[in-house]
Amino acid sequence: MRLLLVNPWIADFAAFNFWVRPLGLYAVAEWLDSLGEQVILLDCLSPFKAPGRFRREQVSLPISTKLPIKRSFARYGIERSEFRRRLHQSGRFDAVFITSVMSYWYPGISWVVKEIRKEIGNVPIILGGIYATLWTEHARSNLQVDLVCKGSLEVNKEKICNFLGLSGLQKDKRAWYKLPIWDGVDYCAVRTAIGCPFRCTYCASRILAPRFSQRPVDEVIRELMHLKRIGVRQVAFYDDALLVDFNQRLGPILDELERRQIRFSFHTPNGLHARLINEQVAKRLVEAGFKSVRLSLETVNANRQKETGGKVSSVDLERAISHLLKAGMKPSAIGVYLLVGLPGQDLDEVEESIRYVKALGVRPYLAEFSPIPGTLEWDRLEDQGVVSRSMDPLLTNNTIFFRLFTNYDMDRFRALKLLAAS
Ligand code: B12
Ligand code: SF4
Repeated sequence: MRLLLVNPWIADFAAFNFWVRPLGLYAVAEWLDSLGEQVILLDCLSPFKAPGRFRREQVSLPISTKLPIKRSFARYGIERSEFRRRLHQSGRFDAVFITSVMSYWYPGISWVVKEIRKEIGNVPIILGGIYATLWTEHARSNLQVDLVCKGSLEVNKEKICNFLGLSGLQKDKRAWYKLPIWDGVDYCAVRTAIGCPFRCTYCASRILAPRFSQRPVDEVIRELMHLKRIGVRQVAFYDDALLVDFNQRLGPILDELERRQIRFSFHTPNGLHARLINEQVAKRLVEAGFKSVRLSLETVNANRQKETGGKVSSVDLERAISHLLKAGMKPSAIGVYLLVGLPGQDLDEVEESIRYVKALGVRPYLAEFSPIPGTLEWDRLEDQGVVSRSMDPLLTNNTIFFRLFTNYDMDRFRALKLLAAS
């Protein structure tokens, strides 16, 4: 079979290319190739420079809200005409596989499905990924797709084979980067493990990957070596828990790269666990070429730190920053994530958190809270009647949820954003 794999457009108020790569589709491509099928990739988010901006096309917000949202909504990625051109250039294909990331980006999938139905007609469409896992019923009822896969690829293989009439017998296994789906950009995202051993009350990690499983170190090294050979210079780690078991995983990977004199600029756009950055880890990160790191603090409020999962304390953060600076990392390379709009959190707490992080000499980055079904925070909000499974996932978009469901003074919030960025 010839199978088309699509990474859809992003539908949001803001989106940046923080080394975005369709890792879910790479896994799907690797499996389908091992079955002897031919894969073609259509990536709506490629090629764009990273770090950088995607092409932005303003579109109207697909739902009406009780409060006017002043910010404009957009489709991010390639032009529609370019999508059609690539679709037709792909030739004949027997089925389409679409991935999904943020659940509230589902309009991006809807646009892709509409284009395919209009241009190609009745081809089988299979959807998987994060939105498909977190909002399975919504996807089944609202998108014109034929099969919605909840959970990892592994648990869906049999269902997909039955649906498409594939034997499921694996032949030779080639890594995704050996398939003709690479687009020649100079960056990539890599994961060394899937899942996270922690359990924070606002996070979907456990739902997406119930077990924390580490990739074999050799496999990650081979991937990085190949990426180097094809011109990749910047690597972003997309792990949820990159520093967990440092001496068994990331440490040996960095050692081997050093031994082979292979260098990258590394980035961690997803926050690191500050508690795990000791003097030795900080030194290794700086020596290995980590050019930008984000640390997750979320709040300076000690009670809330404990109540939401206890992954970090302010003392952990202070130590981590001090080790990184001592190891030679520039203060401008370190950013600290702070959550805004957590249930029960007021703007005084946010301001205190911003001032605290700034006093440590690094920049705070505000992330507006977005509730995720299946998490403890979701259950609490559901009990209060704030969210429900029947609501439109678009309302959980961080920009919308925050404006509709907190009673924050928006002028003060804007002032705090400026304070964080100053
Ligand atoms: C990297 C990352 C980021 C990066 C880049 C995001 C991007 N633009 O792509 C950064 C740091 C910028 C980021 C930001 C945010 N993020 Co983020 N991020 C992630 C992270 C760590 C990885 C996402 C990823 O690319 N995964 C690869 C996915 C697509 O593949 P996969 O799931 O492993 O694929 C497997 C299966 O899903 C399946 N599969 C996948 N596709 C397909 C397709 C088919 C057909 C089939 C059959 C199977 C299949 O097979 C694969 C192998 O088993 C996830 C956490 C996580 N554990 O995934 C959070 C996550 C996606 N982020 C999340 C959130 C909330 C955010 C923020 C809103 C935080 C904030 N409040 O600011 C912002 C949003 C900003 C924005 N507008 O982009 C939530 C999303 C929740 C939701 N409602 O959907 C997650 C899940 C975090 C969490 N643990 O709760 N994020
Ligand atoms: S430590 Fe991070 S990835 Fe792990 S459960 Fe908490 S928020 Fe999620």
